[in-house]
Amino acid sequence: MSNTDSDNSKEWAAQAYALLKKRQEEQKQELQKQEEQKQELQKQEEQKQELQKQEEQKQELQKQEEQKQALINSNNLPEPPQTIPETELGEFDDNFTWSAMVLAAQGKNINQISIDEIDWLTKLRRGLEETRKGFVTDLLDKLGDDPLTPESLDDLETLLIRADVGIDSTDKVIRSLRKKLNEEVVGGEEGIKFLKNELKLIIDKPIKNSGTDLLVPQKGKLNVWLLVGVNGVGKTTTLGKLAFLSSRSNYKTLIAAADTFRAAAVEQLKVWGQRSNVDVISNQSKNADPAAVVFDAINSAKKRNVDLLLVDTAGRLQTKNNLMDELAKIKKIIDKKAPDAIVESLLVLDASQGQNGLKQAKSFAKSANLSGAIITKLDGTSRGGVSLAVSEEVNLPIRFIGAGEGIKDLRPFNSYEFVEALLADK
Ligand SMILES: Nc1nc2c(ncn2[C@@H]2O[C@H](COP(=O)(O)OP(=O)(O)OP(=O)(O)O)[C@@H](O)[C@H]2O)c(=O)[nH]1
Ligand SMILES: [Mg+2]
Repeated sequence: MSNTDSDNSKEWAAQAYALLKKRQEEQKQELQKQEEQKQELQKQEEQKQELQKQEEQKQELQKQEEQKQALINSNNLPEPPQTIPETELGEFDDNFTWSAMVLAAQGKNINQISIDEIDWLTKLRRGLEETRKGFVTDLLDKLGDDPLTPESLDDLETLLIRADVGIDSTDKVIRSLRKKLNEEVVGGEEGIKFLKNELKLIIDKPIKNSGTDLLVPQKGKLNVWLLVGVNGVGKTTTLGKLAFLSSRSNYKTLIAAADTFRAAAVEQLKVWGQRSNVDVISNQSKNADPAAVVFDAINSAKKRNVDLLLVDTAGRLQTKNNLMDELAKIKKIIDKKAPDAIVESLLVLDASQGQNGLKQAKSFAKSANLSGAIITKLDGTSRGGVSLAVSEEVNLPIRFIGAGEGIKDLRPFNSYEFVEALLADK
């Protein structure tokens, strides 16, 4: 975004805010109306029950028996799904304005934007604050309003490396900037704009090469998404968030608990499943074969006409070859049982692990046939720049990013939004 656009965009943001506020008010009124209707129905129901009670006194004994039976059975019933509260519209503040401006700059229609989108962009910008602190603030100081100099490029090089952007990506960006600088005078603001574009090009390259800008399940087919990655990077949490996104977008979704190493893994998944009302296929027995769980899950998915089967796998270390073999076995089962399925192997990477995470990514990419990456924990790390290194050095399209532990803290990756948040000037 340039400053020249910003007045229009601010106006746009104010309009968007008013619209969302109105929409939220209407939703609240609607909810209140529904609540009143519910209460009225409840009252009628209570009166009906009172009458029934009198009539049913004769059958009291039998009824008690039935109730007892129901109570016993209810122990085996799953918990009712938890409803996730709608996101509240926050203040009309700098966060809102920035988020709305980022949406406006992408040509979004004012009627199409949602509170969730604004909320996410706010989270993303806030999440990348630590990365910016050690990078952008210095960068803006150094570039300032003055034209770029060869010295400021040296500083920029150091800053990019420090933000874990990686040597290859940094080289690429600095080379382009140097070339531009040789040809013309580049002002500070123009320099930032050029830098943003260069970073975006790096991130977009593997996405463009994949032929798929936005990863969504294909309707009418079984889509199987495997989540792989080392211990604790956020596979299970990410899967829970994906299940929510998917079921909320009306894809019939199912979860396969193929992490059979960790005893608590299935329970953890069931909690996520309940939150978004998605079933979990598991095998509770000790040392169950993960491939067998996937086998059962595919059967179930076919029977239920599932659109998206999400497979949670164990945290595996690249040094333990048997774990890699297991992943291969899971893939073989999928190929055999569901040859028409569209399979995505998504590597989950913890941004806070910086270059270390990148090493893992490289070794995973070698042994597992990966098709994309999901970057997690972008909130509160100073190493958000590693996303660029993933794109440049591992050549994987980033499909989703996570910035928080909540169910809504994951969104499809959007390079424009990411770069704007990474280089936001406040
Ligand atoms: N702050 C933050 N924490 C996250 C995010 N994603 C996951 N976590 C946390 O990271 C921790 C590990 O997450 P899990 O989802 O259990 O990781 P995992 O890869 O499944 O771990 P294993 O199954 O043990 O290999 C949990 O405490 C999560 O809440 C994120 O985007 N932001
Ligand atoms: Mg897990």
